[in-house]
Amino acid sequence: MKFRSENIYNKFLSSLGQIAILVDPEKTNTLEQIKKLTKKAAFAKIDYFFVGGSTVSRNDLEKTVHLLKQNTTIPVVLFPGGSHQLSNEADALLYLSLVSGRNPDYLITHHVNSAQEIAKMNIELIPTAYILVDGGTKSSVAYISQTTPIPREQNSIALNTALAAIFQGKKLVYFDAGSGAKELVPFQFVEQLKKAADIPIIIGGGIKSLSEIEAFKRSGVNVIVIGNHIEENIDFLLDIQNYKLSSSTL
Ligand code: 1GP
Repeated sequence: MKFRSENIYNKFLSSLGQIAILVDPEKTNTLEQIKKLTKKAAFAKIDYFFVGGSTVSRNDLEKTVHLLKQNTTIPVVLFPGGSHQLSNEADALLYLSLVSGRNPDYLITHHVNSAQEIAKMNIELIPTAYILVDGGTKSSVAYISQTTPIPREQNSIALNTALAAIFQGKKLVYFDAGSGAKELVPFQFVEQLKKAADIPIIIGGGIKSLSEIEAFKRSGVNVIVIGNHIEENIDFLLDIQNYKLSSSTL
């Protein structure tokens, strides 16, 4: 068993307001799509590609990761929806536990089922507390995992869930309002965790504008994940390019 050193984790830690594109292999899996996406992502100086989804098959996941690795030097990070969503070609694996839920399958069973395979992989593993937050719509993660997201007004449940996971050894907290969320992860969830613990934070779900990206950066988020909005409007990457240029010259 030989896991890669902590390159991606250290990169997560290195600054606030980094951007990841979430690639859904069910929708983005042809060479043409990947070439277009990787080219624009490179111009926009995107920090990561995350790959995964609630219902993605192994074949689609492996194909998309392979095409990404052939076409970009931007790190590719697995964001798996289940124990079968693995690829040896990826740079890192968010080793997720769905700690906002009480479904043992997503707390430990998937992990047990994939343990032997992961032990043979040469991949950076990042133990991650995955916290689903009510985004104003029933997300596919909530449906598939049969778990209830944390209500938006429950600041202390969000904080206590994150802290308990950190005490168990999680090195990263991912607050997700779910794909296509109508409402974003509350900024207060991020701010209160930032005050309580020195740990990198990822957020995602429903992000559609530069002002939201900037607000999350200011609240202390290390990595902001955008899926749907880039799928629907790839030219949002041009806006991100300009934003990155202007924030580097501030
Ligand atoms: C969902 O955090 C991701 O798991 C991204 O959500 O597709 O709404 O950007 P969107």
